Amino acid sequence: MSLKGKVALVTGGSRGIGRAVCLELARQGADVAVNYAGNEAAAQETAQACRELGVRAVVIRADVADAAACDAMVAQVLEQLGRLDILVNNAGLMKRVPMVEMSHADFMRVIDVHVGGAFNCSKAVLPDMIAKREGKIINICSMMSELGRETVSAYAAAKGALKMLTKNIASEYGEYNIQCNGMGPGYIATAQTAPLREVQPDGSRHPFDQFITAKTPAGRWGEPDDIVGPCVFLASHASDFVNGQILYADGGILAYIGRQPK
Ligand code: GCO
Repeated sequence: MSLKGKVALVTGGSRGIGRAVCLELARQGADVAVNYAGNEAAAQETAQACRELGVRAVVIRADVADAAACDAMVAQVLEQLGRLDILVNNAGLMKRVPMVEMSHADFMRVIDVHVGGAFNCSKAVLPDMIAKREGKIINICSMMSELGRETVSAYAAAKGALKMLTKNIASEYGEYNIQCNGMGPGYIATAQTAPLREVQPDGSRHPFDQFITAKTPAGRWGEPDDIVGPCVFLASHASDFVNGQILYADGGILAYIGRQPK
């Protein structure tokens, strides 16, 4: 499971799940390129934390929906860190809006960052991985790759598409010893889900917080560190014969129909 000598690019690496993945890949020995779109200070903090773990780390600004920017980012990683072995397509955004109130532009922006970004970054790294006959692409999928719910039509469509892009990259490039897999977090306590966990004015827990906790056999929300182990597995040679799979770290929620109300 060691990643010593490897170089990883993590999109959306400045916070939340992306930051946790950067730090764990660094703990396992990988040099890390931290991509960010807007928050340079947070990206620099992530890179510095990686350096303190004894690896090289750089930050690179790019909107992953911009293909040219992704090409330039990958070229910069190859130039600054000498190689690129692991791509983690994590960048994304959430717009919780009832579908009938959502603009086409907002819907497509969510699709373009999650799916277009993974397409752009994967397309940028594949030629070098093909030439090396080796590479790892990990797409951060979601519960919403499998299930829908109200107000997340764009995000669910994006994460569903990302699951199928994962399977297609695996299908098209597996013969070059390139493995493309997805990692599907359950409900994780991050800034992205903070609105779903806000304490109510009367001091009670958010209804969605109570719902998810009851629907998760583990009986809790996940933490970003709960999902990094599966990412290390998918980034390492331990998973060289695993391809096109979505590995869920969800506390069991996808397996569980839920208990009857007490
Ligand atoms: C939501 C949440 C989910 C989680 C995650 C679950 O609004 O339902 O934000 O989408 O973020 O994707 O895997």
